[in-house]
Amino acid sequence: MGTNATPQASNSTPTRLTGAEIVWATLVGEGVTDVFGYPGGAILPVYDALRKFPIHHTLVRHEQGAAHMADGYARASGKVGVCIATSGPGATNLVTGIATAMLDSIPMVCITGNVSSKVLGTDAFQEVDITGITLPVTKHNFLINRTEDIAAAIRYAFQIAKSARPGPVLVDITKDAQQGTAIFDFEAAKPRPVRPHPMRTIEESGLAQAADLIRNAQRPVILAGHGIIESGAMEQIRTLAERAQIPVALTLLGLGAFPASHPLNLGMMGMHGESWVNHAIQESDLLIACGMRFDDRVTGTVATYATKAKKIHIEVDPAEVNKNIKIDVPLLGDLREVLEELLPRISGRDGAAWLKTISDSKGASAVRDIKNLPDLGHLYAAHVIHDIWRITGGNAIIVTDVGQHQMWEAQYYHHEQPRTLITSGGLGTMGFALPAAIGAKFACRSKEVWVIAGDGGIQMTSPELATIAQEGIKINIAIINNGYLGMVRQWQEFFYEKNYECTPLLSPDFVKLADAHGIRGLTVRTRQELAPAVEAARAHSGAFLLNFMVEKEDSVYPMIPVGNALHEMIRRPDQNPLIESSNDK
Ligand SMILES: Cc1cc2nc3c(=O)[nH]c(=O)nc-3n(C[C@H](O)[C@H](O)[C@H](O)COP(=O)(O)OP(=O)(O)OC[C@H]3O[C@@H](n4cnc5c(N)ncnc54)[C@H](O)[C@@H]3O)c2cc1C
Ligand SMILES: Cc1ncc(C[n+]2csc(CCOP(=O)(O)OP(=O)(O)O)c2C)c(N)n1
Ligand SMILES: [Mg+2]
Repeated sequence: MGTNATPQASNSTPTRLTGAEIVWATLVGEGVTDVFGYPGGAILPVYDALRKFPIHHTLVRHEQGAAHMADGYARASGKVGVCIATSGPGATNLVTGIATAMLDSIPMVCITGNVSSKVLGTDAFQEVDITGITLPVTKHNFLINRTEDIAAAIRYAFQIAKSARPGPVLVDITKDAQQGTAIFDFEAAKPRPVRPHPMRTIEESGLAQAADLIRNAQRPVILAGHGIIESGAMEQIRTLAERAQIPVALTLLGLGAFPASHPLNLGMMGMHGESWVNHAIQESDLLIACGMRFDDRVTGTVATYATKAKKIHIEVDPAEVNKNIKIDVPLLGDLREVLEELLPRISGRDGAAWLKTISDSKGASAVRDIKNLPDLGHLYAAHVIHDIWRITGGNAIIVTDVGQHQMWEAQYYHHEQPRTLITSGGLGTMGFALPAAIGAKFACRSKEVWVIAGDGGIQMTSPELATIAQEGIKINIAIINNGYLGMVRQWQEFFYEKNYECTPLLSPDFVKLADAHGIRGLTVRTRQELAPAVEAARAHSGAFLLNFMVEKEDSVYPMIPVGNALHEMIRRPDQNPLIESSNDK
C-alpha cells in the first residue's frame, strides 16, 4: 500500500484517471485488498500509482511466487487472487503459476504490463506475446491497448475467473494504455450478467433418474471432489450422505469438503488412497460423483474402473462429463443448486450392510500403518504429519508441496474443514507450497498456517523466505527432509530396479538458511524431539522452520502402479512389496 493511500471512491462519480490509476481503482471496486507482484519497466506506471490506493502489495522474489501467492490466497479465501508482473521475463515467470491454477480451477486475475502499442510486434525490449503464451493455460485472456478499455476488461476478468468453473484470467495492458487518461466509471464498466450454458439445465427427468438409482442402490459411494468446496455445497453433501446413509470417498482436492471424523467418511481414493476406499469403489453398484473430474490419479485404468457401478455425475463444466468415464445420469449445473433440487427427492435408506462390508474390508490395515510401528529410533514423515495434526487440533491451514510428503499429508492430516488443505493436484507443481502459504496467510491472517514441503520442492522457491521476513508474517515451515527427490526415487525403486539416477539431493543447512533471513529454525532427528519442536514453532511469534530428518527410503503406500486397476495396489510390505488383488483385504 502506498504511503499516500486514501480510500478511492472507485464506484462513485465518473472521474478522469490515468490507465494506471484505473487498474487500481477497478481492483478496489472489485473488493481487492491484497496483490502479489514484482515491478519492471512496462508496468512502472501502475506501480507509480499504487500509493494512491488502499491495496497492500507484497513484493515477491520471483514472479512464479506471485502467481502461487495469488493462488494460495484464492484457495484459502474463496475470493479471486490477484498477481501483477512486468512484460517479457516477468510475464513468462508467471506461467507455471497460472497453469497450476488452471489445472485446479482456481479463480485468479493476473495483470501484466506490455510494451507500448506502437512497438507491439517489433520484438521490442522485453516484449513477449504473453496472451499467446498463456492461451492454453488461462480460462481467458485480454490484450488491452486503449486506456478506456481497462476497467471493463478487468471487471470482465473477475467475472470470468469466478463464474461457473473458476480459473485464471490474464489482462495484459500496454504501457501507453497505462499512461493515457480516460473517464473511469466503475458502474458503466460492469460486465453483462453471465448467461447459463445452454446444456446447464437441471432436467426433471435427470433428477428423477438419479433419485431412483439412489433409492435402489445396494452399494452406493459418493465421490466427493473439489467442486464441493468451490460451490460451497458442504452442507448439501452431508445431508445427502446422512439421509441416504452413503459412504463418502474424497479426491485429494476434495479433502475437507466432508469432515474427516464423520463416520461416513471413507478417506481419500485413488493412486495413494486407502485400500478399502478403492475396493469399495470397485465393488460399488452406484457412484455419485460430485464436483470431481475422474482424473487418472483417481481412476487407475479406466477400462477396469468400477465396472459394476452406474454413474451419476454432478458437474458444472459440460466438457468434463463423459470425458474419462462413461456417465449414466449427468446433472449439469452448480453442485449446490443441483443438490438442493435433488435432496427433496431423497428419502432415508438403510445402508448398514454395505457400511459393514466396507468396515470389515479394512481388516489389518491399521497394523500395516507406519504410525503404529514401535519407536525404533526411525523418524518417519507419517509421525511428523500425524503429530502436527494432533498438536494443531486439525485446525491449521496446511499448504503442501508436491511429492511423497504431499501424499503422507493427505493420509495423516485429517481435515475437518474446507479450505484447510492447499495443494497443487492437477499440475503437481514443486515449489508451490512456500509462496502459496504466504498467499493463504494474507487471506486468513488470524489462522495458523503450516507449510509441509520436501527438501527438493522447498529449494525451488526458497527465496520467498525473504518475502516472509520482509512482510513479518507468521508461518510455520516443516521440511520433510529425506535427502531425495523422494517420489521419483520411489518410482525408481518400484519400476526402475532401484536405479536412483539424479534423485539423491544435497541440500543447504535449512536452519542456517532460515537464520540468514532472520527466521528461527530447528533440526529434528528423533521421535522424542518431534512434539516439543512443533510446540516451539507454534509458540514463537515469528515464522519458524523445522527441518525434519526423516527415513530416507520410505515409500508411500498403498500405490496403484500406472496401468493397473484401482484395486491392484502395492501395499506396505512386511518383506517385499506385494500386488494386492480384490480378494486380498
Ligand atoms: C503426486 C500426486 C499424487 C496424486 N495422487 C492422488 C490420489 O491418490 N488421489 C487423488 O484423489 N488425487 C491425487 N492427486 C491429485 C489429482 O492429480 C487431481 O488433482 C485430483 O484428483 C483432482 O481432484 P478433483 O477432481 O476433486 O478436483 P479438480 O481437478 O479441481 O476438479 C474439480 C471438478 O469440479 C467441477 N466444479 C468446479 N466448481 C463446480 C461447481 N460449482 N459445481 C459443480 N462442479 C464444479 C470442475 O468443473 C471440475 O470438473 C495426486 C496429485 C499428485 C501431484
Ligand atoms: C516443477 C516440478 N518438477 C519436477 C516434478 C517431478 N516430481 C514430482 S515429485 C518430485 C520429487 C519431490 O521431491 P521432494 O520435494 O524432496 O519431496 P519428497 O517426494 O521427497 O517428499 C519430482 C521431482 C514436479 N512435480 N514439479
Ligand atoms: Mg525429498
